[in-house]
Amino acid sequence: MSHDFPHRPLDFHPVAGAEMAPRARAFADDLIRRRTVREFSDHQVDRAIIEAAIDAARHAPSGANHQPWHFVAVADRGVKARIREAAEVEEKAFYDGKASEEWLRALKPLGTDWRKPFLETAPWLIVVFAEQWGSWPDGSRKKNYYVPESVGIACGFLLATLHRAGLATLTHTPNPMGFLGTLLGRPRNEKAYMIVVAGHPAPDAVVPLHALAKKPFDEVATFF
Ligand code: IYR
Repeated sequence: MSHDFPHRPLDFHPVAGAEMAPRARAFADDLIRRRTVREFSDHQVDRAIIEAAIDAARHAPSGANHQPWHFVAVADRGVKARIREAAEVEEKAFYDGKASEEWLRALKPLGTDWRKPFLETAPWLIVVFAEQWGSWPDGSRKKNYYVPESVGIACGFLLATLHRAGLATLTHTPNPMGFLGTLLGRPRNEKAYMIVVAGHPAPDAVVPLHALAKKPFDEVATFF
């Protein structure tokens, strides 16, 4: 390692050997219980929870530490209504012909359609933008690296924190979603990546059994 630039000692919190596996298990067990929810209650959620989740997300690892993301947290009813309206226009076109037969068949067991009432019902929409390029202090264009990987990890942190706080979440990607940048006044170098919907589940919320069927461990993992 070359250390031409300043470094400081790592601030690492070690875990006692005997505690490590149980902690990993407990954390995994909690994450395993996260479900994608499409029916939300309009029960309000403190902004502090959303701030904590964004704080976790902005500390995610990223290509060259360029942090190529921006999070727009929307609680405003009017803005949520406009997002729903625009998303449903795109989704209607998607379900009514733009999507391939194969794609629609794959979605059937999830029971999704063009209607997206949760975009208004849920108290918070966190619209995640990926910064395609940044700028250096002199205004010149700064290249970003591994943008989808970085923003994807940040979304994972966001989802994990919201789940840990006791909120239901949904990753929603209207197709296409260029309208989000326009609606939310984001600059041209940012591209909408996904909407993370967060709130309390509706009391009668259900989950499709199809979403619960996970591939067996040995099918998705190989050890040498
Ligand atoms: N964007 C659409 C369709 C959709 C696509 C996939 I892949 C999903 O896993 C779920 C939905 C929608 O939100 O309905």
